[in-house]
Amino acid sequence: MFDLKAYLKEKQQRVNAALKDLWHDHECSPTLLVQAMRYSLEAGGKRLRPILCLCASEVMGASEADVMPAACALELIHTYSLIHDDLPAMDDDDLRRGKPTCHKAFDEATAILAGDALLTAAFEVLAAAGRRQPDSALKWLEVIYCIARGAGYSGMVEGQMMDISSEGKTITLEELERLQRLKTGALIEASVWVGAVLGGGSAHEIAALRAYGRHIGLAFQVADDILNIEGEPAMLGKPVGSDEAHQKATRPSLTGLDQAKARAAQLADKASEALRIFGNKAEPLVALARYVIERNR
Ligand code: GRG
Repeated sequence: MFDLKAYLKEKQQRVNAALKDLWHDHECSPTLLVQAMRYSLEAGGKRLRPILCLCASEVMGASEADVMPAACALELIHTYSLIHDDLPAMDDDDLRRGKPTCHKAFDEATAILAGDALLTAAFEVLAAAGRRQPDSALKWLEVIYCIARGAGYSGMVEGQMMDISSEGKTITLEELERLQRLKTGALIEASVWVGAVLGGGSAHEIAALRAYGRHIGLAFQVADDILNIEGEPAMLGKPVGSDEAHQKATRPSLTGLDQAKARAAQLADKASEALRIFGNKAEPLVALARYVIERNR
């Protein structure tokens, strides 16, 4: 049987090593900005987006080394989004990944700039990969496009805007799904999408992998809503109950916990069905779909 735990551990270690490598020029005397960037980046995230990217490219037979710059860029963007999400002007959180948030450990201005610099660094890493591999430059251009779509005003940032605008308001289930698909789902879908692109997938294969990414992207957020009620603060590295305190619309607040759990399971099933064309090669992605809804952190 496929050992997801061992698979995740191994991939996390390799992603962490590649992320660490990004700073080798700054190793001796890191500036305050680089210290703040690395503080959040190395605080112990699950590396789910990089792993999804590597995993999708593996289905297409790509080599991990070729795809790693995209995997790193996704984690840089994800970390920037968490730093900015925790700021007093947004969720105003004190703890993230079990440690003081970036603006608590440093200060607000440094945290804003660390987020900005992580976002910019992501596109530097992607462009540098294209410069190193001129034969694949067009592929890297496509990757930059996919990630910009997932992270920016067509994806995560728009979702965050909708999230903030809807605090304290009543929204429909349809509006909530749209918000969650953008805020959390879009970058997750982009992670799988770029893996498929770098792996040289056909249009049909890319579409199947994107459909998988779309389903688990929403499932991830529904699971997050459930963890915000039922999770263990020590495992999550942050307190629970913040959604209710912020009067945030969530899947459980709109439908109740049982229906939220049923929706998460349905989305994980749909995600796995989307991979049928890949047969056994998709086993790690199928296992990841279950992990997304069964995780405790
Ligand atoms: C500030 C532009 C901007 C966007 C913020 C992603 C996001 C949008 C906010 C994070 C708020 C949040 C907790 C959303 C729930 C889903 C989510 C992204 C959880 C954190 O991701 P994990 O569980 O975190 O992958 P780790 O720490 O494991 O990397």
